[in-house]
Amino acid sequence: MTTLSTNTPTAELQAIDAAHHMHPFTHSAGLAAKGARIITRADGVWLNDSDGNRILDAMAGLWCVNVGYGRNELAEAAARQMRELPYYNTFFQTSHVPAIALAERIAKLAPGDLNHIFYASSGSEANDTNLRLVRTYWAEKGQPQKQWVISRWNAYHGSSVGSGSLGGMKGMHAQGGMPIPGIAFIDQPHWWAEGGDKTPEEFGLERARQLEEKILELGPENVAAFIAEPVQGAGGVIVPPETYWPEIQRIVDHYGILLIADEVICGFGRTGNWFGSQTMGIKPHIMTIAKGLSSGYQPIGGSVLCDEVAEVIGNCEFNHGYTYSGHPVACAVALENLRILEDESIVDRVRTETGPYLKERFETLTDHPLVGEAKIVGMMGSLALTPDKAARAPFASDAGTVGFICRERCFSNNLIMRHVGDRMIISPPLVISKDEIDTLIERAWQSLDEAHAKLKDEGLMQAAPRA
Ligand code: PXG
Repeated sequence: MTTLSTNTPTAELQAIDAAHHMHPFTHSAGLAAKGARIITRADGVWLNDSDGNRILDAMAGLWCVNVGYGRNELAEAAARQMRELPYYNTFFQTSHVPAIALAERIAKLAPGDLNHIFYASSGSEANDTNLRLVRTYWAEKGQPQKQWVISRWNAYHGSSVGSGSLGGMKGMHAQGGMPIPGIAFIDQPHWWAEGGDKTPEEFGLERARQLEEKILELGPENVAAFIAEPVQGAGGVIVPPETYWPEIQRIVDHYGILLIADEVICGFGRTGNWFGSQTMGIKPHIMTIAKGLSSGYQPIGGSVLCDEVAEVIGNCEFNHGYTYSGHPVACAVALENLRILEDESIVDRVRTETGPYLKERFETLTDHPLVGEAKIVGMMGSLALTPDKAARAPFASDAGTVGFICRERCFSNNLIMRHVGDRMIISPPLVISKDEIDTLIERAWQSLDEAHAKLKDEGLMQAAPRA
Protein backbone atom coordinates (compact mmCIF):
# COMPACT_ATOMS: atom_id res chain seq x y z
CA MET A 1 0.00 0.00 0.00
CA THR A 2 1.28 3.49 -0.83
CA THR A 3 1.62 6.12 1.86
CA LEU A 4 -0.46 9.03 0.71
CA SER A 5 0.14 12.64 1.64
CA THR A 6 -0.73 16.08 0.34
CA ASN A 7 2.42 15.76 -1.79
CA THR A 8 1.08 12.72 -3.65
CA PRO A 9 0.32 13.68 -7.28
CA THR A 10 -3.29 14.75 -7.79
CA ALA A 11 -4.00 12.11 -10.43
CA GLU A 12 -2.91 9.34 -8.09
CA LEU A 13 -5.08 10.64 -5.25
CA GLN A 14 -8.02 10.96 -7.63
CA ALA A 15 -7.60 7.41 -8.91
CA ILE A 16 -7.54 5.91 -5.42
CA ASP A 17 -10.45 8.14 -4.38
CA ALA A 18 -12.47 6.90 -7.35
CA ALA A 19 -11.57 3.29 -6.62
CA HIS A 20 -12.52 3.26 -2.93
CA HIS A 21 -14.39 6.34 -1.76
CA MET A 22 -18.09 6.82 -2.40
CA HIS A 23 -19.08 10.48 -2.14
CA PRO A 24 -22.38 11.84 -0.78
CA PHE A 25 -25.04 13.04 -3.23
CA THR A 26 -22.73 12.13 -6.13
CA HIS A 27 -22.91 10.21 -9.38
CA SER A 28 -19.76 8.22 -8.64
CA ALA A 29 -19.07 7.03 -12.19
CA GLY A 30 -19.30 10.61 -13.45
CA LEU A 31 -16.96 11.85 -10.75
CA ALA A 32 -14.50 9.01 -11.40
CA ALA A 33 -14.26 10.05 -15.04
CA LYS A 34 -13.49 13.63 -14.03
CA GLY A 35 -11.55 13.26 -10.78
CA ALA A 36 -12.41 14.91 -7.47
CA ARG A 37 -10.95 18.23 -6.50
CA ILE A 38 -8.54 17.52 -3.64
CA ILE A 39 -8.42 20.09 -0.86
CA THR A 40 -5.19 20.06 1.08
CA ARG A 41 -5.14 22.98 3.53
CA ALA A 42 -7.19 25.97 4.57
CA ASP A 43 -6.90 29.20 6.52
CA GLY A 44 -9.44 31.97 7.10
CA VAL A 45 -11.79 31.90 4.11
CA TRP A 46 -9.20 30.34 1.78
CA LEU A 47 -8.77 26.75 0.61
CA ASN A 48 -5.68 25.30 -1.08
CA ASP A 49 -6.07 22.42 -3.51
CA SER A 50 -3.55 19.81 -4.64
CA ASP A 51 -2.90 21.74 -7.86
CA GLY A 52 -1.78 24.79 -5.91
CA ASN A 53 -4.92 26.90 -6.36
CA ARG A 54 -6.06 29.35 -3.67
CA ILE A 55 -9.82 29.21 -3.59
CA LEU A 56 -12.20 31.61 -1.85
CA ASP A 57 -14.68 29.39 -0.01
CA ALA A 58 -17.93 31.32 -0.18
CA MET A 59 -19.80 28.30 1.25
CA ALA A 60 -17.89 27.94 4.56
CA GLY A 61 -17.42 24.25 3.74
CA LEU A 62 -21.01 23.08 3.92
CA TRP A 63 -22.44 26.19 5.63
CA CYS A 64 -20.51 25.43 8.78
CA VAL A 65 -17.03 26.94 9.15
CA ASN A 66 -18.37 30.07 10.83
CA VAL A 67 -15.12 31.13 12.55
CA GLY A 68 -13.04 30.36 9.46
CA TYR A 69 -10.35 27.74 8.86
CA GLY A 70 -7.04 27.34 10.66
CA ARG A 71 -8.07 28.21 14.22
CA ASN A 72 -5.30 26.94 16.41
CA GLU A 73 -7.38 27.44 19.56
CA LEU A 74 -9.79 24.77 18.35
CA ALA A 75 -7.00 22.32 17.59
CA GLU A 76 -5.60 22.94 21.06
CA ALA A 77 -8.99 22.46 22.71
CA ALA A 78 -9.38 19.10 20.94
CA ALA A 79 -5.87 17.95 21.84
CA ARG A 80 -6.29 18.98 25.49
CA GLN A 81 -9.57 17.13 25.78
CA MET A 82 -8.23 14.04 24.02
CA ARG A 83 -5.42 13.84 26.53
CA GLU A 84 -7.67 14.35 29.53
CA LEU A 85 -10.76 12.33 28.59
CA PRO A 86 -11.03 11.34 24.92
CA TYR A 87 -14.32 9.57 25.35
CA TYR A 88 -16.91 8.70 27.84
CA ASN A 89 -20.61 8.21 27.31
CA THR A 90 -23.49 10.10 28.85
CA PHE A 91 -25.70 7.03 29.28
CA PHE A 92 -26.06 5.10 32.57
CA GLN A 93 -26.26 8.10 34.86
CA THR A 94 -22.85 9.55 34.00
CA SER A 95 -21.77 12.94 32.74
CA HIS A 96 -18.57 14.90 32.18
CA VAL A 97 -17.40 18.47 32.29
CA PRO A 98 -17.41 19.33 28.54
CA ALA A 99 -21.00 18.08 28.09
CA ILE A 100 -22.14 19.94 31.21
CA ALA A 101 -20.36 23.19 30.36
CA LEU A 102 -21.59 23.23 26.77
CA ALA A 103 -25.17 22.52 27.86
CA GLU A 104 -25.04 25.48 30.22
CA ARG A 105 -23.53 27.72 27.54
CA ILE A 106 -26.17 26.79 24.95
CA ALA A 107 -28.97 27.39 27.46
CA LYS A 108 -27.58 30.91 28.01
CA LEU A 109 -27.29 31.67 24.29
CA ALA A 110 -30.59 30.19 23.17
CA PRO A 111 -33.60 32.50 23.32
CA GLY A 112 -36.46 32.26 25.81
CA ASP A 113 -36.69 29.12 27.88
CA LEU A 114 -34.86 26.87 25.42
CA ASN A 115 -32.73 25.59 28.26
CA HIS A 116 -32.08 21.90 27.64
CA ILE A 117 -29.98 20.04 25.11
CA PHE A 118 -30.13 16.46 23.89
CA TYR A 119 -26.85 15.86 22.07
CA ALA A 120 -26.26 14.25 18.68
CA SER A 121 -23.34 14.22 16.27
CA SER A 122 -25.12 15.78 13.30
CA GLY A 123 -28.19 17.64 12.17
CA SER A 124 -29.69 14.45 10.73
CA GLU A 125 -29.38 12.65 14.04
CA ALA A 126 -30.81 15.62 15.91
CA ASN A 127 -33.86 15.74 13.65
CA ASP A 128 -34.37 12.00 14.12
CA THR A 129 -34.32 12.74 17.83
CA ASN A 130 -36.89 15.51 17.29
CA LEU A 131 -39.29 13.23 15.50
CA ARG A 132 -39.27 10.81 18.42
CA LEU A 133 -39.29 13.64 20.96
CA VAL A 134 -42.42 15.37 19.71
CA ARG A 135 -44.38 12.14 19.35
CA THR A 136 -43.27 10.98 22.79
CA TYR A 137 -44.17 14.38 24.25
CA TRP A 138 -47.79 14.08 23.13
CA ALA A 139 -48.03 10.43 24.13
CA GLU A 140 -46.80 11.34 27.61
CA LYS A 141 -49.45 14.06 27.74
CA GLY A 142 -52.14 11.47 27.05
CA GLN A 143 -52.58 12.31 23.36
CA PRO A 144 -50.78 9.43 21.62
CA GLN A 145 -52.75 10.00 18.41
CA LYS A 146 -50.94 13.33 17.92
CA GLN A 147 -48.33 11.87 15.56
CA TRP A 148 -48.33 13.83 12.32
CA VAL A 149 -45.44 16.15 11.67
CA ILE A 150 -45.91 18.78 8.98
CA SER A 151 -42.96 19.93 6.91
CA ARG A 152 -42.46 21.73 3.59
CA TRP A 153 -41.58 20.64 0.10
CA ASN A 154 -37.97 21.49 -0.73
CA ALA A 155 -37.00 21.63 2.96
CA TYR A 156 -33.74 19.94 3.97
CA HIS A 157 -33.60 18.33 7.39
CA GLY A 158 -30.94 15.65 6.86
CA SER A 159 -30.25 12.42 5.08
CA SER A 160 -31.06 9.60 7.51
CA VAL A 161 -34.38 7.81 7.01
CA GLY A 162 -36.14 9.90 9.67
CA SER A 163 -34.64 13.28 8.84
CA GLY A 164 -34.76 12.63 5.10
CA SER A 165 -38.46 11.89 5.50
CA LEU A 166 -38.91 15.14 7.41
CA GLY A 167 -37.23 16.92 4.52
CA GLY A 168 -39.18 17.67 1.39
CA MET A 169 -36.63 16.73 -1.26
CA LYS A 170 -38.47 14.65 -3.83
CA GLY A 171 -35.25 13.28 -5.33
CA MET A 172 -34.35 11.85 -1.93
CA HIS A 173 -37.82 10.44 -1.32
CA ALA A 174 -37.55 8.56 -4.59
CA GLN A 175 -34.73 6.39 -3.25
CA GLY A 176 -34.99 3.91 -0.40
CA GLY A 177 -38.58 4.07 0.75
CA MET A 178 -39.06 7.58 2.05
CA PRO A 179 -40.93 9.37 3.45
CA ILE A 180 -41.88 7.17 6.38
CA PRO A 181 -45.55 7.39 7.40
CA GLY A 182 -46.87 10.30 9.40
CA ILE A 183 -45.14 13.19 7.65
CA ALA A 184 -47.20 15.69 5.63
CA PHE A 185 -46.01 18.51 3.42
CA ILE A 186 -47.07 22.01 2.49
CA ASP A 187 -45.57 24.29 -0.17
CA GLN A 188 -42.56 26.52 0.45
CA PRO A 189 -42.73 30.34 0.60
CA HIS A 190 -40.65 30.75 -2.56
CA TRP A 191 -42.11 33.90 -4.08
CA TRP A 192 -39.64 34.31 -6.97
CA ALA A 193 -40.34 30.88 -8.42
CA GLU A 194 -43.89 30.21 -7.33
CA GLY A 195 -45.49 33.56 -6.44
CA GLY A 196 -47.08 34.22 -9.84
CA ASP A 197 -48.81 37.61 -9.99
CA LYS A 198 -49.25 37.94 -6.23
CA THR A 199 -47.27 40.42 -4.17
CA PRO A 200 -44.68 38.78 -1.91
CA GLU A 201 -46.82 39.78 1.09
CA GLU A 202 -50.00 38.16 -0.27
CA PHE A 203 -48.06 35.09 -1.29
CA GLY A 204 -46.35 34.77 2.11
CA LEU A 205 -49.75 34.77 3.85
CA GLU A 206 -51.17 32.29 1.38
CA ARG A 207 -48.32 29.85 1.88
CA ALA A 208 -48.47 30.20 5.67
CA ARG A 209 -52.20 29.48 5.60
CA GLN A 210 -51.50 26.17 3.91
CA LEU A 211 -50.31 25.11 7.35
CA GLU A 212 -53.73 25.87 8.81
CA GLU A 213 -55.42 24.01 5.97
CA LYS A 214 -53.17 20.99 6.48
CA ILE A 215 -53.79 20.97 10.24
CA LEU A 216 -57.54 21.07 9.65
CA GLU A 217 -57.32 18.35 7.00
CA LEU A 218 -55.38 16.01 9.33
CA GLY A 219 -57.34 17.09 12.40
CA PRO A 220 -55.62 19.30 14.98
CA GLU A 221 -55.93 16.45 17.48
CA ASN A 222 -53.61 14.37 15.25
CA VAL A 223 -50.84 16.89 14.60
CA ALA A 224 -47.72 16.86 16.77
CA ALA A 225 -45.48 19.52 15.23
CA PHE A 226 -44.45 21.72 12.35
CA ILE A 227 -40.77 21.73 11.37
CA ALA A 228 -39.07 24.41 9.25
CA GLU A 229 -35.79 26.19 8.71
CA PRO A 230 -36.12 29.92 9.55
CA VAL A 231 -34.52 30.53 6.14
CA GLN A 232 -34.32 27.50 3.82
CA GLY A 233 -30.67 26.81 3.08
CA ALA A 234 -30.05 23.75 0.91
CA GLY A 235 -33.34 24.44 -0.90
CA GLY A 236 -31.69 27.52 -2.41
CA VAL A 237 -31.49 30.20 0.34
CA ILE A 238 -35.15 31.05 0.15
CA VAL A 239 -35.97 34.04 2.30
CA PRO A 240 -39.69 34.02 3.11
CA PRO A 241 -41.81 37.16 2.59
CA GLU A 242 -42.22 39.24 5.75
CA THR A 243 -45.80 38.13 6.25
CA TYR A 244 -44.91 34.44 6.40
CA TRP A 245 -43.45 33.73 9.83
CA PRO A 246 -45.86 35.87 11.90
CA GLU A 247 -48.76 33.96 10.35
CA ILE A 248 -47.08 30.59 10.95
CA GLN A 249 -46.51 31.58 14.58
CA ARG A 250 -50.17 32.57 14.93
CA ILE A 251 -51.27 29.21 13.51
CA VAL A 252 -49.03 27.00 15.66
CA ASP A 253 -50.06 29.01 18.75
CA HIS A 254 -53.74 28.78 17.88
CA TYR A 255 -53.75 25.01 17.33
CA GLY A 256 -51.28 24.24 20.11
CA ILE A 257 -48.79 22.30 18.00
CA LEU A 258 -45.08 22.23 18.61
CA LEU A 259 -42.80 24.37 16.45
CA ILE A 260 -39.40 22.91 15.57
CA ALA A 261 -37.00 25.48 14.12
CA ASP A 262 -34.24 23.71 12.22
CA GLU A 263 -31.31 26.03 12.97
CA VAL A 264 -28.63 23.73 11.56
CA ILE A 265 -27.63 26.38 9.01
CA CYS A 266 -29.22 29.51 10.52
CA GLY A 267 -27.81 29.02 14.03
CA PHE A 268 -24.65 30.52 15.49
CA GLY A 269 -24.59 33.82 13.68
CA ARG A 270 -25.37 32.94 10.08
CA THR A 271 -28.35 35.33 9.90
CA GLY A 272 -26.77 38.10 12.00
CA ASN A 273 -28.23 36.94 15.31
CA TRP A 274 -27.29 33.90 17.34
CA PHE A 275 -30.30 32.08 15.91
CA GLY A 276 -32.43 32.47 12.80
CA SER A 277 -35.51 32.28 15.03
CA GLN A 278 -34.48 35.64 16.50
CA THR A 279 -34.00 37.16 13.04
CA MET A 280 -37.40 35.87 11.91
CA GLY A 281 -39.12 36.70 15.22
CA ILE A 282 -40.34 33.19 16.02
CA LYS A 283 -40.62 31.22 19.26
CA PRO A 284 -39.87 27.54 18.68
CA HIS A 285 -40.39 24.82 21.29
CA ILE A 286 -37.39 22.91 19.90
CA MET A 287 -34.38 24.02 17.87
CA THR A 288 -32.17 21.68 15.84
CA ILE A 289 -28.52 22.74 15.95
CA ALA A 290 -25.29 21.44 14.39
CA LYS A 291 -22.77 22.87 11.87
CA GLY A 292 -21.85 26.33 13.28
CA LEU A 293 -22.01 24.98 16.84
CA SER A 294 -18.45 23.73 16.34
CA SER A 295 -17.77 25.61 13.08
CA GLY A 296 -17.50 22.12 11.60
CA TYR A 297 -14.26 21.35 13.46
CA GLN A 298 -15.97 18.43 15.17
CA PRO A 299 -19.19 16.59 14.31
CA ILE A 300 -21.73 17.72 16.89
CA GLY A 301 -25.39 18.67 16.91
CA GLY A 302 -28.38 18.53 19.16
CA SER A 303 -31.98 19.30 19.97
CA VAL A 304 -32.55 22.30 22.23
CA LEU A 305 -35.80 21.95 24.18
CA CYS A 306 -37.93 24.50 25.99
CA ASP A 307 -38.68 23.98 29.69
CA GLU A 308 -42.12 22.48 29.18
CA VAL A 309 -41.10 19.91 26.57
CA ALA A 310 -38.02 18.97 28.61
CA GLU A 311 -40.18 18.55 31.71
CA VAL A 312 -42.65 16.23 30.00
CA ILE A 313 -39.89 14.17 28.38
CA GLY A 314 -38.00 14.19 31.67
CA ASN A 315 -40.86 12.41 33.37
CA CYS A 316 -40.50 9.32 31.24
CA GLU A 317 -37.54 7.20 30.25
CA PHE A 318 -36.81 8.42 26.73
CA ASN A 319 -35.37 5.35 25.02
CA HIS A 320 -33.09 7.13 22.63
CA GLY A 321 -29.44 8.18 22.36
CA TYR A 322 -26.22 7.83 20.41
CA THR A 323 -22.79 6.47 21.38
CA TYR A 324 -21.42 9.93 20.71
CA SER A 325 -24.19 11.99 22.37
CA GLY A 326 -22.23 14.67 24.21
CA HIS A 327 -18.84 13.46 22.93
CA PRO A 328 -16.28 15.19 25.17
CA VAL A 329 -13.92 16.24 22.38
CA ALA A 330 -16.76 17.59 20.25
CA CYS A 331 -18.19 19.45 23.26
CA ALA A 332 -14.82 20.94 24.19
CA VAL A 333 -14.29 22.17 20.64
CA ALA A 334 -17.83 23.58 20.45
CA LEU A 335 -17.29 25.45 23.73
CA GLU A 336 -14.09 26.99 22.42
CA ASN A 337 -15.81 27.87 19.16
CA LEU A 338 -18.58 29.66 21.06
CA ARG A 339 -15.95 31.52 23.07
CA ILE A 340 -14.34 32.72 19.82
CA LEU A 341 -17.70 33.79 18.38
CA GLU A 342 -18.41 35.78 21.56
CA ASP A 343 -14.96 37.20 22.33
CA GLU A 344 -14.43 38.38 18.76
CA SER A 345 -18.00 39.76 18.52
CA ILE A 346 -18.37 37.84 15.28
CA VAL A 347 -22.16 37.65 15.38
CA ASP A 348 -22.45 41.40 16.13
CA ARG A 349 -20.11 42.17 13.27
CA VAL A 350 -22.24 40.14 10.88
CA ARG A 351 -25.32 42.06 12.03
CA THR A 352 -23.90 45.56 12.01
CA GLU A 353 -20.87 45.65 9.76
CA THR A 354 -19.80 42.86 7.42
CA GLY A 355 -23.34 41.53 6.85
CA PRO A 356 -24.68 44.92 5.66
CA TYR A 357 -21.56 45.39 3.53
CA LEU A 358 -21.99 41.97 1.92
CA LYS A 359 -25.68 42.73 1.31
CA GLU A 360 -24.87 46.01 -0.42
CA ARG A 361 -22.24 44.40 -2.63
CA PHE A 362 -24.22 41.21 -3.29
CA GLU A 363 -27.24 43.20 -4.42
CA THR A 364 -25.15 44.94 -7.10
CA LEU A 365 -25.11 41.56 -8.87
CA THR A 366 -28.73 42.20 -9.89
CA ASP A 367 -27.25 44.65 -12.44
CA HIS A 368 -25.88 41.62 -14.25
CA PRO A 369 -28.04 40.54 -17.22
CA LEU A 370 -28.35 36.97 -15.88
CA VAL A 371 -29.47 37.85 -12.36
CA GLY A 372 -33.13 38.41 -11.56
CA GLU A 373 -32.95 38.84 -7.81
CA ALA A 374 -30.41 38.77 -5.00
CA LYS A 375 -31.72 37.70 -1.60
CA ILE A 376 -29.56 37.79 1.49
CA VAL A 377 -29.97 37.55 5.25
CA GLY A 378 -26.83 38.02 7.31
CA MET A 379 -24.34 35.80 5.55
CA MET A 380 -26.57 33.50 3.54
CA GLY A 381 -27.56 34.69 0.10
CA SER A 382 -28.83 33.57 -3.28
CA LEU A 383 -29.11 34.80 -6.86
CA ALA A 384 -31.93 33.81 -9.17
CA LEU A 385 -30.56 33.27 -12.68
CA THR A 386 -33.11 34.01 -15.38
CA PRO A 387 -33.34 34.63 -19.13
CA ASP A 388 -36.09 37.23 -18.49
CA LYS A 389 -36.00 39.29 -15.31
CA ALA A 390 -39.33 41.06 -15.73
CA ALA A 391 -41.22 37.80 -16.14
CA ARG A 392 -39.18 36.00 -13.43
CA ALA A 393 -38.94 33.29 -16.07
CA PRO A 394 -37.15 29.98 -15.61
CA PHE A 395 -34.87 28.73 -18.39
CA ALA A 396 -36.23 26.38 -21.03
CA SER A 397 -33.39 23.94 -20.28
CA ASP A 398 -33.74 21.40 -17.46
CA ALA A 399 -33.54 23.10 -14.05
CA GLY A 400 -29.93 23.16 -12.91
CA THR A 401 -28.35 23.18 -16.38
CA VAL A 402 -27.58 26.89 -16.21
CA GLY A 403 -26.74 26.83 -12.50
CA PHE A 404 -24.24 24.06 -13.13
CA ILE A 405 -22.57 26.03 -15.95
CA CYS A 406 -22.30 29.03 -13.66
CA ARG A 407 -20.90 26.95 -10.80
CA GLU A 408 -18.24 25.50 -13.12
CA ARG A 409 -17.21 29.04 -14.09
CA CYS A 410 -16.98 29.94 -10.38
CA PHE A 411 -14.78 26.90 -9.75
CA SER A 412 -12.46 27.86 -12.56
CA ASN A 413 -12.23 31.39 -11.11
CA ASN A 414 -11.27 29.95 -7.73
CA LEU A 415 -14.54 30.80 -6.07
CA ILE A 416 -16.66 28.21 -4.32
CA MET A 417 -20.24 29.24 -4.92
CA ARG A 418 -22.88 26.54 -5.18
CA HIS A 419 -25.94 26.15 -7.37
CA VAL A 420 -29.31 24.81 -6.36
CA GLY A 421 -31.20 24.37 -9.59
CA ASP A 422 -30.65 27.70 -11.32
CA ARG A 423 -30.06 29.64 -8.10
CA MET A 424 -26.51 30.46 -7.06
CA ILE A 425 -25.93 30.45 -3.31
CA ILE A 426 -23.34 31.74 -0.85
CA SER A 427 -22.75 31.21 2.84
CA PRO A 428 -19.20 32.39 3.56
CA PRO A 429 -17.31 32.07 6.83
CA LEU A 430 -18.64 34.77 9.16
CA VAL A 431 -15.12 36.19 9.53
CA ILE A 432 -14.88 37.21 5.88
CA SER A 433 -13.36 40.70 5.62
CA LYS A 434 -14.58 43.58 3.47
CA ASP A 435 -11.64 43.10 1.08
CA GLU A 436 -12.49 39.43 0.76
CA ILE A 437 -16.13 40.34 0.14
CA ASP A 438 -14.93 42.57 -2.72
CA THR A 439 -12.95 39.65 -4.15
CA LEU A 440 -15.98 37.37 -3.81
CA ILE A 441 -18.18 39.82 -5.73
CA GLU A 442 -15.56 40.42 -8.44
CA ARG A 443 -15.11 36.70 -9.03
CA ALA A 444 -18.87 36.13 -8.98
CA TRP A 445 -19.38 38.87 -11.60
CA GLN A 446 -16.63 37.46 -13.77
CA SER A 447 -18.10 33.97 -13.52
CA LEU A 448 -21.57 35.26 -14.38
CA ASP A 449 -20.12 37.03 -17.42
CA GLU A 450 -18.42 33.85 -18.61
CA ALA A 451 -21.55 31.78 -17.98
CA HIS A 452 -23.66 34.36 -19.84
CA ALA A 453 -21.33 34.22 -22.86
CA LYS A 454 -21.47 30.43 -22.90
CA LEU A 455 -25.27 30.39 -22.59
CA LYS A 456 -25.59 32.78 -25.53
CA ASP A 457 -23.18 30.66 -27.59
CA GLU A 458 -25.10 27.50 -26.86
CA GLY A 459 -28.55 29.02 -27.36
CA LEU A 460 -29.50 28.48 -23.73
CA MET A 461 -30.82 31.98 -22.97
CA GLN A 462 -34.34 30.74 -23.74
CA ALA A 463 -37.22 31.16 -21.31
CA ALA A 464 -39.50 28.22 -20.61
CA PRO A 465 -43.04 28.78 -21.90
CA ARG A 466 -45.32 30.12 -19.17
CA ALA A 467 -47.11 27.33 -17.34
N1 PXG B 1 -31.00 20.53 8.78
C1 PXG B 1 -30.59 21.48 7.92
C2 PXG B 1 -31.34 22.76 7.83
C3 PXG B 1 -29.44 21.28 7.16
O1 PXG B 1 -29.04 22.22 6.31
C4 PXG B 1 -29.22 19.11 8.18
C5 PXG B 1 -30.35 19.37 8.92
C6 PXG B 1 -28.53 17.78 8.38
O2 PXG B 1 -27.33 17.96 9.03
P1 PXG B 1 -26.16 16.87 8.88
O3 PXG B 1 -25.16 17.34 9.89
O4 PXG B 1 -26.71 15.56 9.23
O5 PXG B 1 -25.70 16.92 7.45
C7 PXG B 1 -28.73 20.07 7.30
C8 PXG B 1 -27.50 19.78 6.51
C9 PXG B 1 -26.20 21.22 0.72
C10 PXG B 1 -26.09 20.44 1.97
O6 PXG B 1 -25.96 20.64 -0.36
C11 PXG B 1 -26.69 20.89 3.12
C12 PXG B 1 -26.63 20.13 4.27
C13 PXG B 1 -25.93 18.93 4.27
C14 PXG B 1 -25.32 18.49 3.12
C15 PXG B 1 -25.40 19.23 1.94
O7 PXG B 1 -26.50 22.41 0.77
N2 PXG B 1 -27.31 20.58 5.39
